[in-house]
Amino acid sequence: MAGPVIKEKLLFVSSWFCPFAQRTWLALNEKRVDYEYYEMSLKDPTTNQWYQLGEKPKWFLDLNPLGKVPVLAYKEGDETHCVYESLICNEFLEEYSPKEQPLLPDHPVAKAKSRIIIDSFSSKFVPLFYRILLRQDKESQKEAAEGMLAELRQLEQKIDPEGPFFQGKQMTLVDCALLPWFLRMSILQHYRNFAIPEDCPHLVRWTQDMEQLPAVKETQKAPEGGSSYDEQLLFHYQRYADASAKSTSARDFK
Ligand SMILES: N[C@@H](CCC(=O)N[C@@H](CS)C(=O)NCC(=O)O)C(=O)O
Repeated sequence: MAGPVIKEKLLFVSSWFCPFAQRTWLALNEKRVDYEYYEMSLKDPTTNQWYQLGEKPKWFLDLNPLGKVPVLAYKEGDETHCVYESLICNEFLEEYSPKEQPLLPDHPVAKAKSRIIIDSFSSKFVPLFYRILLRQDKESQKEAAEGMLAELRQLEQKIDPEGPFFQGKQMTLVDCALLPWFLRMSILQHYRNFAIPEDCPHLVRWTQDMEQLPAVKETQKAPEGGSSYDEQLLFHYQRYADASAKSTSARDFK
């Protein structure tokens, strides 16, 4: 199967439902990078089953040997450059694109603080999100939910109470890295009756404010035809909620 042609213009290889890809999509939009979107199907078109790692198209594994979206790729002279792993893609964009729209604060300590929030969220919150869905017995679902409540309460202490962004007046890589999972809270609500608790009002306000931004709305597009983005997203996560998901990502968080 032939893949996309890599040109000088930045190519963004994404899958519409993927929160990791959405992290990079948000940064691309907010920084107003000139990029081309390529929708990567993580299902084998011949069997309609989710690909296992070795089965993914060669062109895709050549760009990212981990076989995951997002990927950024472009040509410079004869050389093809590719960058993958959402957080690394976002840091790359900070260097690659003009500085008019910085997504990290200037001061080295403030920068480090942003990275600490992102790092902690990625290693603790993100796995808990999937565990709440993937775990099938009530007791371990409850355990994961309690872990997430503790994480939410810690984030509530860190968010700027005035907003509108997580760290105040400007969008940063913290918004890009965290927001995709907050935009998916309705999935936990639907399948596990889990919601952001009332003692985290700033996180609720932040999510609602972010949902109104054009740079965010642009990343919430369902594939052509069928039902709404929210309905298709809910359907996509059903395989996590009933533990039938066999994809590489589902295995990563079990
Ligand atoms: N650590 C990676 C995770 C990316 C990831 O898991 N992407 C999923 C889609 S949401 C993927 O491509 N999975 C491949 C598969 O399941 O076959 C990142 O931050 O970019």
